[in-house]
Amino acid sequence: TPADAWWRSAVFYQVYPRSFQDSDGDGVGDIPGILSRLDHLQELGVDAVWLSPVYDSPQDDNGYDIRDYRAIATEYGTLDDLDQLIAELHRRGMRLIMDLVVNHTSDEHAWFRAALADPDSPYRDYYLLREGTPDAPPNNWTSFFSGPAWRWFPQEQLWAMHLFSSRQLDLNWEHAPLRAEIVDMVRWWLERGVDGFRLDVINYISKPPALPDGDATIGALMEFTGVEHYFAGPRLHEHLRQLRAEAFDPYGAVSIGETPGVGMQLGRLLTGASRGELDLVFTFDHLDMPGRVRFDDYRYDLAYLRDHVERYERGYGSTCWPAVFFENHDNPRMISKIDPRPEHRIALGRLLAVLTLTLRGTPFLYQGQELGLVNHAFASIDQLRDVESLNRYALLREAGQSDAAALANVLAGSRDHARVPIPWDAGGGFTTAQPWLEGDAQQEVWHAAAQAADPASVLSAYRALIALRRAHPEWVTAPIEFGPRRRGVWTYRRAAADVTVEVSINLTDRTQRLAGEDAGWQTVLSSPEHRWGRLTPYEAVVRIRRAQPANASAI
Ligand code: ISL
Repeated sequence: TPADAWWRSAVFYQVYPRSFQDSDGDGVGDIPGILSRLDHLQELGVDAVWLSPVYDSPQDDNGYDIRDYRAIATEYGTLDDLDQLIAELHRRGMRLIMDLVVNHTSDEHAWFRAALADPDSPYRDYYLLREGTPDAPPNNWTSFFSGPAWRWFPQEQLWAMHLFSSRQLDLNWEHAPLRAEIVDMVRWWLERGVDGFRLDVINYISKPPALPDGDATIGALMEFTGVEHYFAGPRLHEHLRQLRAEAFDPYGAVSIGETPGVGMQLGRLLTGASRGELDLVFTFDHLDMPGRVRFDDYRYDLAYLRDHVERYERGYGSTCWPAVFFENHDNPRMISKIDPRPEHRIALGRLLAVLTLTLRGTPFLYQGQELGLVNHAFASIDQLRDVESLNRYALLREAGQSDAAALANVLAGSRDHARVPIPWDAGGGFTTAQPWLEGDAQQEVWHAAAQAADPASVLSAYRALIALRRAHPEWVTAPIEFGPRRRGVWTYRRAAADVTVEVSINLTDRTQRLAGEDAGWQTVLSSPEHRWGRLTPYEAVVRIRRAQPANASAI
């Protein structure tokens, strides 16, 4: 992993295709729609797009259930459309990474159908299938989408493992021919010109062959039973090295692991330059406060984020390079977690822009984050579409909770908040039909067209910060130095030979005093009512100083 690899200083932008832009009036986003919005990405200044799955799929989990790895879902377009997307992004100087979902396939994948159809099929070994009786699943593992991690197939008298929905069956990575198929498939996409992959729940692929029961105490702590056996399974590192050596490295492809439950130490093993495994990992510890889970209704304290980041920076070490992100298609909007009061929305949107684009690491923006989108006030369960939300609601109702209580719980963490289509202009602009998922209209006043014309908007803040990275690329890979600790205020600097970037953030909803010299600094970003010496609620100020040696003086 060279220190000057392109992906270290690149800004990535995640497109969730279902919700980005519809081009043919069916209420569902598609690839031609993405092609029609590339100006937005180029004006924003992003270097690479991560495209969530567009493969052929029955869409039980919005494409994370793949039926055919080498075909495009008809509602999203054709292989030609995808080739055109690759070509058009490359023409504009941007790269494309795709989503690689290889922990599981759809129950409609040809491999799974063949495995069920014939006891002697070689595909039986592709999945985690066990003979048995309907009353006794092979172990006590639970699914992330509610209930046991096993589905019973009565005709075949077989259990099949599914860590996610019952229509997403786990693949058997112990089986060498399965691994060879995955390598072939990855190379097929790289041959088409894709620049790399985000690897879905990649740390879950290796399971101990005996599939032992999970520990009940750990299960209760982690909310899910069995996780300790597969979140870093016995052959994980070996499988990753094979993928890298046989598929990614020959093409110079970037590999970004989605690795839930992976902390700092394991993250170092997965991304250490000499280990030959992954380039970057997404870890999730910073998205919820300790002792909290996504479905808890609470206010996220930015002081926790500061402590977490400073601890990570001390421990992760300068040889590992973090992925910096606050949102994706699996989490509620971050602004809403911190402070849902509308009067703080723009300040928090800008604050998250500053953190995402100035902390040390590779930034990943999720669509709509650049508009400061917030959670939706869904009025009833009928408005939700996500399999996780719907299963959770059903389970809570079965357990005796009222409709209101179950809905409130689901809405605190629902993935649908981040999946509502993008408001492009005053008329919506996403589709001419009924969108596949509808949020509340309140968000539409924040549409992209209005923000593009407003220098004080969240969108303008993202554009200015990305421009600052492009204008002075040296600081982007420079170390980070934290200022002295002060309650409610976070300061840090990124010092390169020719330029120093200084960030001051108000972590609270109260005005804070701010000390430090003014001379020699140029303010790149602040709130419109900014005055040096104080920070307004949630204000984030970015200043630069040019052509001065990076000295050790405290902030
Ligand atoms: O592991 C978890 C326990 O909380 C989940 O949050 C998990 O991290 C997440 O659901 C994994 O996400 C990825 O794989 C899923 C898919 O539904 C998500 O959209 C995807 O990002 C299964 O493919």
